[in-house]
Amino acid sequence: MPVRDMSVMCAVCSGRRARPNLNLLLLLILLLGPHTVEGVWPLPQAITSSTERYPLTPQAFCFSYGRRSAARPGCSVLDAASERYFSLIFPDYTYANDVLRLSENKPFTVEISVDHDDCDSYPMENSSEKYNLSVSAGRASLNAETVWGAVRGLETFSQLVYQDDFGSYFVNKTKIEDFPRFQFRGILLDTSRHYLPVKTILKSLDAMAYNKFNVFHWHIVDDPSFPYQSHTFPDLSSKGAFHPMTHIYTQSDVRRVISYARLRGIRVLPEFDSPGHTKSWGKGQSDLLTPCYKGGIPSGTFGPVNPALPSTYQFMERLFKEVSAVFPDSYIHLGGDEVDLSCWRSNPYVRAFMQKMGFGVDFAKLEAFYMEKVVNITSFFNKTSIVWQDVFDYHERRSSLSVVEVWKEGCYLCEVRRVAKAGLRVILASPWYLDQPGPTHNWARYYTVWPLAFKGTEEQKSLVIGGEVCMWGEYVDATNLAPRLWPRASAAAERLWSNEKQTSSVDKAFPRLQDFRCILLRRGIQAEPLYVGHCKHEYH
Ligand code: CP6
Repeated sequence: MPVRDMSVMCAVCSGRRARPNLNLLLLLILLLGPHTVEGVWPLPQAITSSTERYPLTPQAFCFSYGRRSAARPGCSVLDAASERYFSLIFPDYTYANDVLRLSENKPFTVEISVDHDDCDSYPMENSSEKYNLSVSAGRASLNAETVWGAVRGLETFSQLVYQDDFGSYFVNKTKIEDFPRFQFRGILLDTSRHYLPVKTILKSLDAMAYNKFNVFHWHIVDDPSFPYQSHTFPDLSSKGAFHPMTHIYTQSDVRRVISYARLRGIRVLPEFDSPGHTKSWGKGQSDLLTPCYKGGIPSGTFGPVNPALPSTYQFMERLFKEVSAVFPDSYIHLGGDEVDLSCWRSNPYVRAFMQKMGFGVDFAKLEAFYMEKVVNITSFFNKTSIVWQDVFDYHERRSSLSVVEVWKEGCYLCEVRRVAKAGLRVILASPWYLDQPGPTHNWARYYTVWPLAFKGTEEQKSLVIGGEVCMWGEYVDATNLAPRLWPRASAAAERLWSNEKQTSSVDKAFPRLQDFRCILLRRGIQAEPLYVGHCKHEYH
């Protein structure tokens, strides 16, 4: 473990002056003391560890299935996870094929047992991610209800293993009981403002798994480009993508992303944001967007999706039928944010439609009407829809909504409270906008977020199902995605996974996060530095 300068840590993170005496003492304890296993990020719910340590070598190490495990050899998720974690634990070990296999017991065996054989399923909203991990002499046992819990436990185990100064591997005697605080822990990537190569998305999924994030919110299309290649409407990407061949996600790309995510216990939540943010849709689908008027005639520009035409809803039905089949998750994100009303207002046909529907000149009613139609279409395909908070704000019949994502700054907990009071589920994104480069140490801002610090009943608080880091793409592409995400998103990861009381101190988190950032680097994630320091294995 790198030696840390505790005085630096206090000065940076709390803005307080260093306390030299106490810091010196802590430094001494760190230097003389044994390796501490608190280096697991995000912090497990309950962890006890001892100074007793066991040497590990790749030749004498294996994963195996417990005798009473419902999942057996051949279980896709656990076989693949064992192979991944073998290489992550022993990164220098190359000729590994025979040892990699889940095999007969070795001098050190990690025995995995799960209650349910859910190897071929997808992680879902209520999948258990709970696991127990016990490391003792020659043996670790990892028990979980589901394979997804076992995957989380393998990540934890891999973070427990460390090397001494001579390169020998060790793991300490440890007992862990762990489960997530929130069920929904997401990262939004925006592939419309800039195209992200599939390889970049997969690498982000790796890093997400290291952080125990479990939802990839794929903001796949938006105004600038439509990279999703629809088989029902191929013109959407052939005309709406930045490039019809190189800057698209084919059906096979999408399947690859979903399957890669599944093996890591990550759900893929697609967002097809409408009626605003749809300029690119208009290129491949005529009559979908509203023609804007100026001085009584069409101006040649287009606004949001046209809510006044029956053809709009026929199109949405066919599009969401396809999307619902392609993406297996039970959730779908319908957007609904930032609708520019001026174009609707300018269009005489839209105004006539509003009169006919009895909306008068209340455009919020028109927005709500449109969103309700789309929500109904997707619920027909058995999807739970998520919408941005705008929809909750302008909607009168809120009971037709299910999950609301709060993204606006300001008093976001006020909004969380309003949504929960209305009996709807909430996802919190406001405090975790990472797309803007910030001062390097602003990770602490993302850490000191208290999602449940609003006045409400226990039942209302339980409606806050989690949170999400938003990486909007205006200023982000494959060149700067990773350092902008990591390790700042890791701060949100711990807030969403760990016990709040045990993780309320920025000072205590700082050295742990520095260590974790080194783990990310070692694993090939270009995580930016938090402050002065070095890693044993710098980025290569
Ligand atoms: N794109 C879409 C965006 C944003 C939203 N929706 C956004 C708005 C304000 C900020 C950041 C992002 N770029 N489709 C809002 C949910 Cl500060």
